[in-house]
Amino acid sequence: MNSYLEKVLNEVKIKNHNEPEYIQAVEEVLSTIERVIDKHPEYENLAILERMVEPERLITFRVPYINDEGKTIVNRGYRVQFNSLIGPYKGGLRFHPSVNQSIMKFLGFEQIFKNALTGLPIGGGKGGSDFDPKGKSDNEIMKFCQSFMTELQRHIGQDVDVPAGDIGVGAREIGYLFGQYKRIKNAYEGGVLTGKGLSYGGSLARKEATGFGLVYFMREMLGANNLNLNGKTVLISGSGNVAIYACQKAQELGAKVVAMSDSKGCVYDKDGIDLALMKQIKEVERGRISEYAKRKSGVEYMETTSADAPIWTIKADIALPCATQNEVTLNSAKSLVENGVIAIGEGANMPCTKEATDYFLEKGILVAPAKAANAGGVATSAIEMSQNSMRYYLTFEEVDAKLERIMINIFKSCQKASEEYGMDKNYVAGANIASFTKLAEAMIAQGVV
Ligand code: NDP
Ligand code: 2IT
Repeated sequence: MNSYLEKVLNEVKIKNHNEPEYIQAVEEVLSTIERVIDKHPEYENLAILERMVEPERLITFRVPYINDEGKTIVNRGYRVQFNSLIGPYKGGLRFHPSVNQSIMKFLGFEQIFKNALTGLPIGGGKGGSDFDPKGKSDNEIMKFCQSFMTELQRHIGQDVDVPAGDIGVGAREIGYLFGQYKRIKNAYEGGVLTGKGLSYGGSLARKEATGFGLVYFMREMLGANNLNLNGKTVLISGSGNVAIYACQKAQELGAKVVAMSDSKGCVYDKDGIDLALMKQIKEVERGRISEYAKRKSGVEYMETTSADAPIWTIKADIALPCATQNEVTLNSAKSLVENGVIAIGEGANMPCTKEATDYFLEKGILVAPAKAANAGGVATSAIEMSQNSMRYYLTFEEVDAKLERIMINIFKSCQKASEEYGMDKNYVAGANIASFTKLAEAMIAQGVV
């Protein structure tokens, strides 16, 4: 890294010393844009990087609610309004006990670049809470969402900041959040949240978009390298929104998905995942994945007992980590490579540790980076916003066709940037460079703000 990059990274490390995930996300970007910085010495004087790594605004707030036993519970809410250069802040809400400022900031930072890659007018933001929806009644979820929105509503709006789902926030939560927003504002502001239900302003294909988009990107990346998905064996970690629809599209394109997981363990199904059964257990019953092994014969269940998740020890051609950050460790990367993996597609945000990504690239494994590969979700959120503004709905096929086109374009930008800067086939660098150059240009055009 050159001296300007070193200086900024050091400042980030000092100022955010207790935020390891945030530092990791910044380091991942800064370590790939040296050639851009070398070409633009004027960036240093304009403090382009210093402005990029400082959120425009970071809001934290108290979220109290009364649980079913009558006890008052207090959680912490967050919204990081990171960057509004190219559109209103846009990004999901995560409800998970691990949520903290570091995780919010890493997600918000990644979102800036991801959203720029979509080619749509959306800035970067993220939010959430350390609230754990697991084991809570519908009533408790609703009361929590109402309390969360009672504060959040003063900071968002369809031209200001547009939240959506992420881990622990799906259609149910978005419905409760939307209802409370509408009640407080006394206005039907359809585009203030995305991932809404189809009966009140949601977009067809938004639910499927992140997983479908990931597989479209993988198909493009393989195609550009004279490979294809047909007949390939695939591992998909997680069994939530992204994982399930990645599985569906991978199967549709002729791949065989042999394993999926949740935070407790994974199932290895040599005959190929029965997606209808998986959806029944995960989407309808909200159950554990171990249930899948109980209901289908010949399926092996492996419990997760350390940071090296057992799913990555299974032999396969392609790995799609779709659960959470840092779920692919260096050890896991080594197991995958030893077993002959040819490509990694990041459905989750920052699922590979930096060491794992570096190892894959060093071994010549194709890596589809999260910022690019999982951008189909937020891109379709932007399509939902535009439908809300038009007061008109597109068909499933229309939205899916737009999504597919966007993913093809994102792949092409990553490919082009990686070639232009002499880092052929390094799509991690390509994604960072393509988005960074666009953002830097917008920043210069808008002056010092
Ligand atoms: P869901 O809540 O629907 O599913 C999350 C899945 O990941 C579950 O299977 C969950 O298992 C597992 N998981 C969550 N936390 C952990 C953990 N700490 N360790 C191991 N497994 C874990 O979330 P999504 O599918 O929406 O999100 C998955 C990933 O994709 C996240 O990284 C998210 O940021 C990213 N993403 C999501 C988009 C979207 O549109 N939804 C768009 C782009 C990226 P369990 O049930 O046991 O907790
Ligand atoms: O990480 C992500 O891109 C998301 N969780 C989706 C964000 C959105 O606004 O649809």
